[in-house]
Amino acid sequence: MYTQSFSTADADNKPGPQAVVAPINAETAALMAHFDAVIDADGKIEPRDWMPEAYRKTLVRQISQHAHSEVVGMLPEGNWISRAPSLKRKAILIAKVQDEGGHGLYLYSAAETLGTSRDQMLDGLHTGKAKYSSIFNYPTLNWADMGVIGWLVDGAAIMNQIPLCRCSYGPYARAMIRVCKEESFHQRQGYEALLVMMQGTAEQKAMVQDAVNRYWWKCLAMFGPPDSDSPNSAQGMRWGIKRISNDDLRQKFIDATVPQAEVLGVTLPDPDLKWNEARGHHDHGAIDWDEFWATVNGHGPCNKERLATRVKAHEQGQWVRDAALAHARKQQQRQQKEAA
Ligand code: BYC
Repeated sequence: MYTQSFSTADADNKPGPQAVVAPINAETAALMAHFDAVIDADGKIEPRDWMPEAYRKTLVRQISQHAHSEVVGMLPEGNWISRAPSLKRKAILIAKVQDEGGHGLYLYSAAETLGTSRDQMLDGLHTGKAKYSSIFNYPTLNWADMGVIGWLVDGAAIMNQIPLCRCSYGPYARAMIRVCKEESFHQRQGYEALLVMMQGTAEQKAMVQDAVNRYWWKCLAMFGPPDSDSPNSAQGMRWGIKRISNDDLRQKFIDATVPQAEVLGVTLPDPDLKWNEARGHHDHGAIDWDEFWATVNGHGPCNKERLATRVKAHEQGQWVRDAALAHARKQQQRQQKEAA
């Protein structure tokens, strides 16, 4: 059993330790080759499969950021539940916010399969170390913001998330299938709410236009920095985590949204937005990336408020977690007693 590790230099003058290291390297190389073959064949990597540490780390980063975005995303909309203009709109908004909480739960569970605990992830969020989508650091100032979040924010999210249903990591891809179905309802309810407002008074129409003006550029930034400034893209694409680049998704979103804005009767606040026949796409104006990075790095208009609200909700929910654990312990004791 220990012969290899005790081996000494052989007749070929190879030093002893190589005999120990070589089989390990060969084993790792074989595992790596198998992993690469699965990725190249567009297969799925599952939690118990071997994977390079960097792949694991990248997934934990992206999935936990995604989960944090879902739960922080509940806050700007949650602010409007008590002020919804009708019982119907209130019921829809409550259901939507609840869905976002559910998405956070599927995603935290998917990330946990990679060996990082939920407590570790939440600690990263609550101490301000972890990122979440920049879009939720802007205020929701009027009721039309609820419609615009559904139409544009969920619309951008779906554009980004449909390709994630084909992500190489099985649990993430499967979670995304359900998330996308629900997001698609969210997008349509937002658009429908805006269509109704656009048939209303001049004041209601102005509210919709104002919300579009404030959210349009922030939604374009949701897709992440330009491909030339995206440090994680090349490796993410190689591993089949990302399927379409940040800039290509942004372009797809713009091309899909322009005709929707026309039907709605709103103007998108970009004088440079126009169809380019030669490219077969819309050209658009410059995105303010300095503002984006300032927001991502904690200096947006609502970063402090969002984090403080999230931490407070977590602390005030401690008794619920304690009660659930106590209940689970009691059930386990009862089962053990019955089995004895
Ligand atoms: N905001 O190299 P890059 C929703 C960071 S929630 C903040 O391109 P990557 C909803 C990025 O993390 C939708 N940070 O990175 C919920 C990276 O930083 P680190 C949330 C951003 O990962 C409630 C750095 O910039 N969706 O739908 O290749 C109500 C460089 O970027 C952002 C997801 O999370 C941003 N917008 O690509 C309504 C989707 N963009 O980690 C709706 C899953 C970039 O190196 N995530 N950064 O320090 C992804 O698809 C990718 O992670 C991204 C970025 C496209 C976002």
